Amino acid sequence: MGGALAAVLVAVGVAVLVHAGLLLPSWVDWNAAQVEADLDGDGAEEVLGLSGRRMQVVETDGSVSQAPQEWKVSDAFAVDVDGDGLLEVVALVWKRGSFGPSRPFWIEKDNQGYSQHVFVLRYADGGFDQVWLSSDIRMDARKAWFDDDARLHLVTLDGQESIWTWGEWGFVLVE
Ligand SMILES: [Ca+2]
Ligand SMILES: [Ca+2]
Repeated sequence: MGGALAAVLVAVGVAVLVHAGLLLPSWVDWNAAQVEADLDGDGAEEVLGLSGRRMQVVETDGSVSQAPQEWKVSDAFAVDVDGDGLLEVVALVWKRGSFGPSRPFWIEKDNQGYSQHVFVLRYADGGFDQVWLSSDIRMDARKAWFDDDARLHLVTLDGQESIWTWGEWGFVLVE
């Protein structure tokens, strides 16, 4: 009896934490991938890898560069989003806080819950340069993919699809 009540309370507690964004939701598909691509444009192919929620690049000499541990990466792509001939790394990321390193001046304190973000990075000199980091995308994006025109498709948990294209500065919603 006591055990059952405790189990119910634990379940309710977990639901509250998930709702508040303090835990990662259970519906997230954590993809695994190994993509060979010349990410830094030096003529040699690196391997963009995704496993166990971590993203990394393995160089031809075996050296490994990992994305920050606080980024929980559910999917990652090597795609030329801005059409300049160099590949970007695009990652669908869960992280704590709605904003990146800089937040709007009127926000005194970023929240500590998990939210979902699209990060556009360039791999160069053995590290990830930040090209564009979205704030909280405010949707439950379960699936992401790129079409042949380098447009980003996001499909939400309830099946709604949105299409994003690279604007002058960052992805903008097209439909
Ligand atoms: Ca390379
Ligand atoms: Ca590019």
